[in-house]
Amino acid sequence: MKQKIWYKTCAKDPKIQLSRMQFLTLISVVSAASVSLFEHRDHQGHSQTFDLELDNACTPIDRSSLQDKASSAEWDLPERSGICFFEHDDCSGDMECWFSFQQPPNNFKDDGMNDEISAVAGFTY
Ligand SMILES: [Ca+2]
Repeated sequence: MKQKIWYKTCAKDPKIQLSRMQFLTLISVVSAASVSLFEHRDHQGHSQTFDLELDNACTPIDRSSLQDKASSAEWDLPERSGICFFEHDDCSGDMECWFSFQQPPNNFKDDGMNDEISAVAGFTY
């Protein structure tokens, strides 16, 4: 609430337009997540960490990295958000989703997606 009032006041002053831009940047940072994929179960082996916008956009996993090779994952997600993993790099095929309040998977084999994941998408709710 306090932030909203600050924003309204600042938006009227052209000198503070930059602050408005910074404010919008802050919003986009808040709706992003950091995701790590691991080659082996229990977060072992090679890993790949990337930032993910929580905007439902399909994000393919790099072919030269852990596409079709990930066996576990962990992440830093804001509250009321989640992440989905897909079998194919266009976000088709098998799909498994987790909410931010759930434990990240330490073995994709349990989810029937071991060495299969080719894309991810983040969401908020
Ligand atoms: Ca795949």
